[in-house]
Amino acid sequence: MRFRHTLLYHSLILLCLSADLMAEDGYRLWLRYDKVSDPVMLEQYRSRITHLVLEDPNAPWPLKEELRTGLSALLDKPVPITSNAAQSGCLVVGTPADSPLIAALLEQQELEPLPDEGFCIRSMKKDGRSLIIVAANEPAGVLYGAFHLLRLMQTQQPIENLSILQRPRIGRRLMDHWDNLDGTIERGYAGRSIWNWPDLPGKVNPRIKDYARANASIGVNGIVLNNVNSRAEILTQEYLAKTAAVADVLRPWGIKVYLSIKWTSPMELDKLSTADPLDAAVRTWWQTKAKEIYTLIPDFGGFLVKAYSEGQPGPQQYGRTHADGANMLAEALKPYGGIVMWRAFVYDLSIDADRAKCAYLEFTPLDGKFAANAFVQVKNGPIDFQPREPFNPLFGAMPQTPLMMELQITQEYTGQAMHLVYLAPQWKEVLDSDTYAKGPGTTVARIIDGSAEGHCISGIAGVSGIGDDRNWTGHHFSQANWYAFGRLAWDPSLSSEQIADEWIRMTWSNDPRVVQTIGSMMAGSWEACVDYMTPLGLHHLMAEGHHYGPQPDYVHSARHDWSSTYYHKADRAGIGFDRSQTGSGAVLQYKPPLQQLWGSVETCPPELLLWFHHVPWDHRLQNGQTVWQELQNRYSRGAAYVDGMRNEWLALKNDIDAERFEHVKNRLDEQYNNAVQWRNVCPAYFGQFAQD
Ligand code: BDP
Repeated sequence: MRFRHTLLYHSLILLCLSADLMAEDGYRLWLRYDKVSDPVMLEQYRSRITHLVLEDPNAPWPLKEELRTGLSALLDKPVPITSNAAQSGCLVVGTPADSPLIAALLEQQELEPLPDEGFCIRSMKKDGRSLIIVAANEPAGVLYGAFHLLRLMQTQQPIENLSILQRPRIGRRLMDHWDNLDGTIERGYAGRSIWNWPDLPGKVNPRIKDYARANASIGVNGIVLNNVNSRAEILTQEYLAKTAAVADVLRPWGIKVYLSIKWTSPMELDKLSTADPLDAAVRTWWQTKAKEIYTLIPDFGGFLVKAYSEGQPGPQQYGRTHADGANMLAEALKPYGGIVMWRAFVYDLSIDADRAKCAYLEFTPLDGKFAANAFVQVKNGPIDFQPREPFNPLFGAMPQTPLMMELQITQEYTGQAMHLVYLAPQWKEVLDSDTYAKGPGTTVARIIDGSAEGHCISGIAGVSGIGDDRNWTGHHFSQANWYAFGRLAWDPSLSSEQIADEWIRMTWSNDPRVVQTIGSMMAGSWEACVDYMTPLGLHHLMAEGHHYGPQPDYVHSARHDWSSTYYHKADRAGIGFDRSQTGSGAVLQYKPPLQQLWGSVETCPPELLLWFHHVPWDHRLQNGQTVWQELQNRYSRGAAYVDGMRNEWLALKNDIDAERFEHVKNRLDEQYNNAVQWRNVCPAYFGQFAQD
């Protein structure tokens, strides 16, 4: 009897456990590895991959684990690991250093030379055996190759004649966490920080491993652990030990840790009388700190710095420049191969009354003055992660400085974790924008990948917003933005449609109807958000502080550049911020022909019209509508799109698991209510000035 009870108890526990593991709560992200549903493809995969060959018995465990579990689950049969490719159907994985077969193939030129980063995947016949080879020079490259192969199978692509050679176009691909040491996350909408600082270093949250894995699967190779609005404590011995414990978990997945530092750390932690970057004691303090960090974390990535911005201290307080500050830190990190990412998110209105102009004015005179291991980190647009902005004019304006681009994955200004907004089209618009800096074709992507200006370091960062919600991002569809960030950081030339297609197949289903429906919902979702929030180039109309919902009449008593009215400037005469040559002149920060194109009301595209111009309400657009009519049309169009998404989603009820279906359905309802609010509030507000 007792035995039966125990048995029952254990079966119950097992049941609960497996229910939890298989719960459709989004935890598994795009790494679901469900059995391949198409029988023809399943057969192909099963015949092509019968064994996994790792010649090195000490092959890195993430690689082993990922391939073993991934392949066995996708193929729904165990795929044994062997140490030699004796038969057909072997998948051989490794580097020339740990695989004699790969080394020999390279020597015999049967494999093309491997890229420094990245990987090659090749199907080949060798002595009558058909093999698939995944090779790279470094363990991280092998891991990327393995994830690529798994992705091909997850998305049900043929693997019969593989000939793939890939290298990342951008060197540093970072997730920036704005996590505070108390566990809260600035602009995070998916719960609390996954680092669990109080438990570290003794107890490491097991989620961190899953987080690393997901990042490695999309090529992310660095994580900044803490908020740019940093606290000095992060550099104490106590927190460095915690950081080292996280670094140990991330390292096997090819990911380095970085930290945001506070400029006045030497004063706060060790009572130095100054934080002047040219002061000898300050320099020594940072050098000693760097040594301490690298003793604990030999592959530490470097520092991210928000200085003299939004109340943060900086070298300017001591009469020094951004370059003086960055170079002092760069000098301390240089012996260990670390880098500095110095943010250009500054808007001191004493420099110019137009916030959009400030960073350019402060930073361009410093071009050529930064140390070789210092990046200037530039947000995609000149204001602040608005639904739509023109690209930041700093791109192309600092040819001697490697610029790292900062995007926002967390949806601070785009509906947070409530709205389905697929941001890849926004990022593509920026990456594909032509700066004309070195003649036509000098796209922003070519500036940040270093190719246009010949830099040997390059980087891109996404503000993550990842939290401890089961689905990581709050909204299941926000996972797509994380996924897209990694894929674009790897290859900015991928299309947003292709990335969405991959993500949908891996996250939801390979059923063509589901892929098509979700793909079409996602495709227009960003443009719809622009329409129902800030159409025609409007910006920063969000409610004060939390940035969710409309507040076009908001006036900040102390800082007019934090007021909505500062940005839209609606009055009886018209609407929009005049940044033309005769206005603030911000358009002149762009190269010709953009100056002319965007500088004239006649040729400025409607998407940027009110960003660059103050136009009368009855100004006619090319489509024959007045600005006032078009504004109302676009607000309505945006809200209608969300209504359309609701219906499209409802039609998938039988194709999606109930848990995720309901979750998304409820959020779409909330998104629609919010879009309607925008559509009602903004036109009603502007209507008091507008003339029909
Ligand atoms: C803005 C956020 C603010 C950040 C700031 C930054 O509202 O919370 O601290 O950017 O990037 O978007 O430093």
